[in-house]
Amino acid sequence: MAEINSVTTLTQDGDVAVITLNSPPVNALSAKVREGLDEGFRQAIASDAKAIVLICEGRTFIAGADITEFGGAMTGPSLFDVQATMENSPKPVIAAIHGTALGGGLEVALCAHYRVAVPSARLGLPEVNLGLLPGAGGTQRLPRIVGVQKALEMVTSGQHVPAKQAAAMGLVDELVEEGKLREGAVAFANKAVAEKKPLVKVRENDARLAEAKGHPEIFADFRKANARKFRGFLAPEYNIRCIEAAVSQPFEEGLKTERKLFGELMSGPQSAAQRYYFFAERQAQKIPDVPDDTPTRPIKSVGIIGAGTMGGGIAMNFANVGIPVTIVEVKQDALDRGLATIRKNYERTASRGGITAEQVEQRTGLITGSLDMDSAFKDVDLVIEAVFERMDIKKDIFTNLDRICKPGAILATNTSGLNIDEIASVTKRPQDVIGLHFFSPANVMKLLEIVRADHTAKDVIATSMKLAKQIGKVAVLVGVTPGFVGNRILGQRQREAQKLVLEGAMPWDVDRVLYDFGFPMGPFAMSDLAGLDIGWVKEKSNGETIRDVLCEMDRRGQKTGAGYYDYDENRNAIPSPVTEKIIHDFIVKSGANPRKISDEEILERCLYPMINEGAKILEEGKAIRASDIDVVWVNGYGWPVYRGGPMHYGEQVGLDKVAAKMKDFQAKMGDQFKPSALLEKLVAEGKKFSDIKA
Ligand code: TC6
Repeated sequence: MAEINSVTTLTQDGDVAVITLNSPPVNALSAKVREGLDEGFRQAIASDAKAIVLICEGRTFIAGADITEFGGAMTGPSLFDVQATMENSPKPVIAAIHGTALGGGLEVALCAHYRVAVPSARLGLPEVNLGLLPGAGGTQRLPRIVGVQKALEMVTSGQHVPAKQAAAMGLVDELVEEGKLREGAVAFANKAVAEKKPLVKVRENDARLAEAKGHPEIFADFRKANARKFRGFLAPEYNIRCIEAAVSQPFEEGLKTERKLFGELMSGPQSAAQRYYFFAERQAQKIPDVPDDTPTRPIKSVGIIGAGTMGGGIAMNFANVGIPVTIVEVKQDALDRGLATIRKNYERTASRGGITAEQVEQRTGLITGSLDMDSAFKDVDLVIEAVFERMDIKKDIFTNLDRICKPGAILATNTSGLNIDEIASVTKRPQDVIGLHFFSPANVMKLLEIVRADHTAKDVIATSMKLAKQIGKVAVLVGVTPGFVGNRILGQRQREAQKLVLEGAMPWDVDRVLYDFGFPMGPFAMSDLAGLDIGWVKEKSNGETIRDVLCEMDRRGQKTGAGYYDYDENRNAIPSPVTEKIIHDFIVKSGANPRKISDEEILERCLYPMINEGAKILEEGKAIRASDIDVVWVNGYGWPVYRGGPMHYGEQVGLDKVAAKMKDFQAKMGDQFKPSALLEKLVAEGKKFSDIKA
């Protein structure tokens, strides 16, 4: 065995040279890895071996370029040189794939003459999720194997295609037995030699492109079909242009186009935000005083209190991963309704092909109902309370849980803002109490705010973080503060949106500015969707707010056909003269003069106070790091990922600019705009949020 460098070895197995990479955690294409590949292939080609296998140790085949190297100066051999050496090898090169062959990893594999994989492997070009495109020939080679339509889908979605499917598409030449990749790859290599299989260069395979030549409508249709999904993002469009180039230009020209567009994306703000965000999500899993090896408690059964929308949605998360759930309600009809809704949700997913009819039965079978908390919760490992937001009711429930649950059971509340320390105080085991704040619809939304109270034990936190991963959530640990991180920041935007309307902006102006910024919808359209009467009490309504008046007129949102907006029969929102008149009357009554408000002011008034509130949250230690706040807002509140989240966006604008504008607003409109001490300090020191160490 020859050691090529610290991450690469070259061995020979009969007639087959085997280059093995071992660069944890994911064999990313760092300078060392490129160096190892370059040298490894040169030596293998020079040796007496008749074929060459490239294989990786550890959890995965090469998972892509080393993202941490992006933005810095490139050292070591270029990936293109390595690819050329492989592709031009006079001996067959076989890529042996397990785990994930992603991005640059798949682009390397596409320069092998053949690819073999174990069935559990997945292959993909996920660069689009980093605001990029496959810049090492991926957009030119992939359509030459899988065809234009599939290539378009893969590069714009970033999906990881399972090996079996990849084999059906021609991307994988042979599936080998799980756990026997090396033997399988070497056998394939020997076969290639014995059968004198051709040295297939994907770049020369133009036949698959023929079907798209002279058919520009393929691209036009694809853009149209995905317009909503791609809105605001640059990378999908750039990826499409590269595939167009693959069809319309010779290979070398196509490569040049790819390289040029890759450079543009790489140097732009969207990719910077998306790469930042990739690490932000991973960073959020790290809790300084709860290390990875903190023991966890087994969670084999879950109890939920409340069969409403929230409780039902939460229950589905656990049933989806095979954990049995018991839902407790006070009344039989509420329980029946809740269980029926869960079944309906699963059936709807099945009707769209998301799960099988058998899975519907399996999952609903894991969710049972009960009216008797004492017997239902005696043995469960975790209880999540999901009743409505009243402290007295929650305290009552936790007093009961303390009495009923076995020692060591985790007692969680799904409150979206009440003080969890106060809830925990009624139990004799505050160390077992934690907040698990799911977002509606809880079976769909990715975000989970895990709320650490004063006495929450570390193993309870570790267990909750692990469980979140198991049920497919992105968890962020936050502290107890009104509204926690997400809703507390939302409060700032909502306040300004309302105020802007009382100064002369129309709800549709505010909505349009925020929609164009990249949110899925603005705050007024959102209120109409959710229902204006959430929290509105008819008997107490006295026309004091615009909402009161709208609700009194039975304009309670989309469900009544009108709210801030009017709605046509297809639920299209139309600016409403009725709302306009109500707003106008309010302004006149207040003695103010409506003024023309610029889009710029709308954006700054809505967003800068959010950044400032984020800074206060950091200052108070209610979030571990600024990027955690961004993870909350991207996953839970529709902040466009290509703008990184409020804190990253603040840095992109410039914290000095944000602080100066806040001071300007403060002078004109009051102390709600006062920059936080942390923001002022960072500006004074020329630092960023990301300079603060967790
Ligand atoms: C590209 O290839 C462009 C090519 C153009 C050529 C010019 N680089 O996700 P996990 C780290 S673009 C550096 O928790 P999993 C990650 O930060 C790239 N580091 O594990 C984490 O570090 P920590 C295209 C990376 O098993 C650790 O590895 N490729 C990279 O849940 C474990 O990661 C992609 O976009 C990287 N490329 O999932 C793939 N990847 O432990 C991105 C991971 O210090 N990666 N790390 O926190 C993934 O999708 C997943 O990591 C995974 C493994 C599916 C490979």
